[in-house]
Amino acid sequence: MKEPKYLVEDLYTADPAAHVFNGKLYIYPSHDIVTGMPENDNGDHFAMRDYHVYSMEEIDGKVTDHGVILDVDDVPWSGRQMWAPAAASKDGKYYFYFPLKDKNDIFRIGAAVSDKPEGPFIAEKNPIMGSYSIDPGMFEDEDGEHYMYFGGIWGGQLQRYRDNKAIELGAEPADEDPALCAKVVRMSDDMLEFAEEPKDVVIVDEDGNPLKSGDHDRRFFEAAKMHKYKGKYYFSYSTGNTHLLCYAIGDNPYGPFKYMGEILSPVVGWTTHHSICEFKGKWYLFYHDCKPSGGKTWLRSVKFVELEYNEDGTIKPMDGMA
Ligand code: FUB
Repeated sequence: MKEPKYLVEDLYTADPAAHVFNGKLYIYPSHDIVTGMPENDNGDHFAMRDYHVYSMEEIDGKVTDHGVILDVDDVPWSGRQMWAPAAASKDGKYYFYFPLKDKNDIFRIGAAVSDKPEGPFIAEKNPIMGSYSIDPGMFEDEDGEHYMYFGGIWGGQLQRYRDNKAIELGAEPADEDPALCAKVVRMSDDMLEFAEEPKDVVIVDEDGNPLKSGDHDRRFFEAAKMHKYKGKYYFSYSTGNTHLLCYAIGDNPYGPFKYMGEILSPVVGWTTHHSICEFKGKWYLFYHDCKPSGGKTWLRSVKFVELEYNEDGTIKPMDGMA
């Protein structure tokens, strides 16, 4: 599968979280819709209200749409805007994680539970305690521990926090200061809470120094994801306003991670968001662009393509316009 392929044509989908459960590939995307909300740096135009899940038995096979798995009206604490989700499985149960603004317009991360990967999922009464910002990305390590990576700046509100606490002046640090970091946290045994205080995902440059806030081509913006390849931990993410998907490699789930390079050049549309998943012995990049909607940045379409590594474990960069 060397050429990218769109997942579906009948709905706009974005932010794909790809997971393999019971030998099948499941894709949990955002569901983009037309709302007429103004386009701004706050992301008000991403006013999504529900989620679908898709599955495939083979990478090139039939795509099954399992329908709506969670609706904003089914979340007791909901305000507005269901953004990029993630999923996990433990002990025969399935967990769906989603960022959503609460009734005070503050992003929190919610958890919902099902007996099946295709849902429907029942949302917990409250958001995960201590959660904030957006874009949960779930990773299960080989020892069975589950980690959530999260965060996103600008509309994703990460700049409003320091040391996991809300601050009054919520701005990005000055250009010469260390960049804001994504967060990583180990999940509790029941997968519904954080087992510890979230920690910074520090990305360092070739000299071992944390990337700077002004380094917009390399610093973290949103879409925090983790995968493991040949014993190394690959943290991948979007640089947001420079529209790149990049990655950094570390020796454990917490990092630090050394910046390695770009995975994908800019796509059609403002946002770029992905996940990386191994399925039946091959690796795939799931991402989105706005080509099918003629470039409308709030109407995106999920696509996927095989991802290749070099012998030294680096990822072969790809063309987002392909
Ligand atoms: O889909 C809404 C937001 O756009 C996501 O949460 C971000 O990662 C960006 O893709």
